[in-house]
Amino acid sequence: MKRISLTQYLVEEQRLHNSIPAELRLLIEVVARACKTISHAVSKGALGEVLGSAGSENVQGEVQKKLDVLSNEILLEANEWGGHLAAMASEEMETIHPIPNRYPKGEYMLLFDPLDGSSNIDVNVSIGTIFSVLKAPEGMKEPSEKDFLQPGVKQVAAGYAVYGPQTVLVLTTGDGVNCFTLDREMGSWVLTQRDMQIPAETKEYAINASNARHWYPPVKRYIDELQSGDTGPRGKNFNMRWIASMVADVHRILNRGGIFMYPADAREPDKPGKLRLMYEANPMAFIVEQAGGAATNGKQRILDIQPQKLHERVAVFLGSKNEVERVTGYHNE
Ligand code: P6P
Repeated sequence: MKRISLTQYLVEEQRLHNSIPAELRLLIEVVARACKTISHAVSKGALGEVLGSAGSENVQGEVQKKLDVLSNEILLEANEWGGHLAAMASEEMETIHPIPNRYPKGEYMLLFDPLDGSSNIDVNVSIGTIFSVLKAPEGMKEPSEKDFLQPGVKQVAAGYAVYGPQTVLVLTTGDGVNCFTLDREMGSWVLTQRDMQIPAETKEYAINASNARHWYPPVKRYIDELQSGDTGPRGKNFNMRWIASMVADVHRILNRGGIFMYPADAREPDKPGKLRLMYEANPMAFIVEQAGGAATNGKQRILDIQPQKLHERVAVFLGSKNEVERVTGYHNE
């Protein structure tokens, strides 16, 4: 494949599909640049005095790592001045972040999990950034939380970066999924995979199996069948992977198929799941569907869920279409 830069890709997409207006192109390029900066900070590890906890908690009550806070600041500063955004929202901030009055405002709203997989930061396992782009409601004056509460089908773009052996950026604007690899010598994002497709069939599943005793019957049934292998009802053996960084598990699935699950369970019956809808499940569901996969909360398509709160959680079953449809079918029996 001819190697082209992210900028050339975005310009050509606009020329071909008219799907990336200049302000959206600026947004994507600015977020991509911020991910380069985060990748640089993450790769320093202990040398950068950025490991360990920041001595604070986020809105989820989770201990914030220094890199969580730093990554959040990098994304805020990168996006404030461009005139492309009306507001931002982040896993690391309780309330939305309006664009300061000293800057012009735009028609887009950016949501992100600045550094996902925090439990892996200090032990050198792949982590990443997840982002989602919505349009501001028509006629919106002062942005408020309710302006963000749009179902995932309203996203105009979504992407993630994985800070791993390679630093990659995976992006969709609604015309398929493309992957860019960071060329560290040139400091540029280079298109390395076009139109990624998730195989409908798979032999690999991802779930935190330590929660097995808390799972509800549909999940128990589905996992038992996978673990029964070729002597069981599925008639084939399955493999398991769990990286505990959603971005890394999803990237594996985009490349070789699989199903990723974080179900609700009996530990907290009124908690619908661990992952957040607005800036984890929705962007990943958009990407997975654009790559020919499926994404549900066990009952319904994630992208159809009408959010009620900015930081609400949701159960997640996503990846190879046939597996997601099977386990969703068990929930709906
Ligand atoms: P557990 C990381 O904290 C995260 O939000 C996802 O990236 C990951 O898939 C999940 O939580 C891991 O959860 O309970 O296995 O630690």
